[in-house]
Amino acid sequence: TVAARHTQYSHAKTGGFSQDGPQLHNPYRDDPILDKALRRLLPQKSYEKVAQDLNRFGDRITQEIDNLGRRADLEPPKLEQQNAWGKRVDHLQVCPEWYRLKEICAEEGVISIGYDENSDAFERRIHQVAKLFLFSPASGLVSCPMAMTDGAVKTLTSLKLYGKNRLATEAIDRLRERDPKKAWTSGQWMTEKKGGSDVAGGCDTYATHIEGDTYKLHGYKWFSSAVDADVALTLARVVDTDGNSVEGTRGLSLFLLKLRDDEGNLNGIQMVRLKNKLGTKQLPTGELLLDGVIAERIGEPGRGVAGISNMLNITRIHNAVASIGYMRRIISLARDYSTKRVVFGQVQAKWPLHTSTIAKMEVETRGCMLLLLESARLLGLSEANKSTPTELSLLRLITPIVKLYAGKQAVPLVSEGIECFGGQGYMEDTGLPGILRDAQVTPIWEGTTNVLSLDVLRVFSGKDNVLLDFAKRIEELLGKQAKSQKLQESSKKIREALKELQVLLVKASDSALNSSARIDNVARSIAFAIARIYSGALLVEHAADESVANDADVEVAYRWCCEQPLIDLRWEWFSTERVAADRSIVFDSFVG
Ligand code: UCC
Ligand code: FAD
Repeated sequence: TVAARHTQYSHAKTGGFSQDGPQLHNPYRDDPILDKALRRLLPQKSYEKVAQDLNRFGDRITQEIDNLGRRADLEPPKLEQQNAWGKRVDHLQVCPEWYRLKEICAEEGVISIGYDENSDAFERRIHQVAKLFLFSPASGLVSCPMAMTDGAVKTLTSLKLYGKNRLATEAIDRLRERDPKKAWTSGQWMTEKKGGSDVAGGCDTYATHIEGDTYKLHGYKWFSSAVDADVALTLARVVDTDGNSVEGTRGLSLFLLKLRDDEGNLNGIQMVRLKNKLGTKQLPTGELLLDGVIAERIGEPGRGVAGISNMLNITRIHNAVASIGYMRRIISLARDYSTKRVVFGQVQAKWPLHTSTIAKMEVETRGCMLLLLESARLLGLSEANKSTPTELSLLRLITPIVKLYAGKQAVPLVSEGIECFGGQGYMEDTGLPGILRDAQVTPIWEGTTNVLSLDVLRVFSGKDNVLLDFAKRIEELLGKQAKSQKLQESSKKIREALKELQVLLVKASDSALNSSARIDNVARSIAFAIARIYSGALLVEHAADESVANDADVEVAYRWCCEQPLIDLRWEWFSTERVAADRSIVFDSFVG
C-alpha cells in the first residue's frame, strides 16, 4: 500500500529492494558446448584427463582467479619515469594481482601444456586452447602476455634455435616454465608510428652489428604491450658497414632481446609513456625508445616478417580465444541474471523476446567456438607432424579467419549482452562495461579485420589449391546424410553457399587477369563467407554426432545455416567501377 511504502522510504533512504547480481558459474561446467566438443575431439583417456583439469581450473577461476582479474582491472599500471631527484628510473608499477596472475599461469601450465612432450601434440593444443578460453575473461588481461609468450616459444622453436643460441635456448625453457620463480614472459614489438598494418612501410628501427649475431638497436616502438616482459621479439633493418640498409619487407630482420640485465637495469630502453587506452587498462602498453638495445639476430637476415609470422599465427588464435571468451562470459552472466531479474511481473527468462535475444547470441558463440577448436586441432596436428597437406593449408587459412571473424562478432555481441542488464550493464562497478571496452581491441590488434582479410587472399594466392582443400574439408564435415531433416537442410545450404563462393572466386581470378575485376575490395566478404560456411559445417558435424548432441545442437546448426546468409557476396561487387563508386560515396562533399 501507499502508506507502507512511505514508511519504508522514511527509514531506508534507498528503499528496501536490492537486486541479486549475476553469478559467475564454473565456466567449464556452465558452457553448453565445450565439454561435448572435447568428448568428440579427444581420445577417451585424454578427454578424461583434460576434463578433470578443466573442471578443477573452472572452480579455481570462480573462487580465486576472477577476483584477481577484477582487482587488476581496478588498479591500472603506472609509470614513474624519474625519481624525486630527477634521475631517470622508468619504474613500471603493476599491481600485485597482475604478478599473481602471471604466477598462476605458470603453475597451471597455460603455456607449457601446449608444449608438453609427454602428451600428444594434437591433444595438448586442444587442451591448452580450452584452458585459455576459460581463463581469458577472468585473467585481467594477463592473457595478452601469455599469447605473446606462446608465440615467442613457437617462433624460437620453429627457427630451430634450441641448443644453438644461448639466449634463445634459455628463453624457450623459461617461457614455457611451470615454476613461477623461473618463468618468463615475452613482448612483441612490431608497430611503429608510421605503420602497424604495413609493418615494413613503418619500420624505422636500425640494427648495427657488434659481433656474431649480436647487434645494437635504435628505434621507436609505438605500441608495446605488457612491458613488464622479460624478453621481446622485434624487427629492425640491419645497417651495413657503409651505413646503408634495405628498404621494404626484405630489409627486415628478426631480433630477440632481454628487457633488463641481471641487476634489473633496462637494456638501452626508455619507457617514454604508457598509452591512454579505451580499454585493456590493466595491461601496461608503452611507447619505447630503443636507444642502443643489445639484441640477438635470429633467423635469416631479411626474413624478419616471415619469421615473426609464426608468432602472429599463434597470437591470432589467442586473440580468437579472447574474443570468444568475452562472448561466452557475457552470455553466461546474462543467462544467470535472466533467472533473477523480475520485469513486468516475471523473470526475464520467462519473456520469449528476452530468451530469443540471448539465443541469437548463443548461436553465434557456438559457431565461433567450434571454429576455434578446429584451429586448435589443426595446429596440434601440424605440431605432431600428423597433418596431411590439406590440413596444413587449412591451418594457414583458418588462423586469420578465426581471428577476424570472432573479433568482429565479439563487439556487437558483448554490447547486446550488456543491454541484457539494462542500466546496470552500463555501471562501472558491475565490471560489465570493461568487457565491452576490452572486446573492442580484439578486431584491431594482431592485424585489423581488413588486413587479415587481405591475408586470406595471400593464402589463396599461394601455390596450393586452398579452395579445393577447403571444399574437401567441408564435405568431410558434412559427412554422411544426417538423419535429421533440419541437418539435411543445413547441409544443403552449406553446399550451395560453398558452390557460390567457388564460382565467384574462379570467375574473379580469371577476370583479374584482364583487369576487369578486383578481389581486394571484397576480401572481407570473402573471409566472412569462409568463416560462416566453415562454422556452419562444424555445427552440423557436431549436431549430427548422436553420442553427444541434443535437440538444441540441431536447432543451433539449423539457425546458423538456414536463418542467416552464409555468403553475402555479389559479382558486381568485384567490378573495378565499384571502387570509383565507393570513393564517390565516401568523399561526397569532402573538402579536404
Ligand atoms: O598487436 C600486437 C600485439 C597485441 C598484444 C597481444 C595480443 C595477443 C592476443 C590477445 C589475447 C588477449 S603485435 C602487432 C601485430 N601486427 C600485425 O598483426 C601486423 C598486421 N600486418 C600484417 O599481418 C601484414 O599482412 C604483414 C606485416 C605480415 C605483411 O607485410 P608485407 O610486408 O606485405 O609482407 P609480405 O611480403 O606479404 O610477406 C612476407 C613473408 C611472405 O613469405 P615469403 O617471403 O616466403 O613469400 C609471406 O608469405 O611473410 C609471409 N607471411 C606469412 N606467413 C606474411 N604473413 C604470414 C602469416 N600470417 N603466416 C605465414
Ligand atoms: P593502420 O595500419 O594505420 O590502419 C588503420 C586502418 O586502415 C585500419 O582500419 C586498417 O584495417 C586499414 N587498413 C590498413 N591497410 C589497409 C589496406 N591495405 N586495405 C584496407 N584497409 C587497410 N603492436 C605491437 O607491435 N605490439 C604490441 O604489443 C601492441 N599492443 C597493442 C595494444 C593495443 C591496446 C593496441 C590498440 C594496439 C597494439 N599494437 C601493438 C598495435 C596494433 O597491432 C596496431 O595498432 C594494428 O596492427 C593496426 O595498425 P595501425 O594502428 O598502424 O593502423
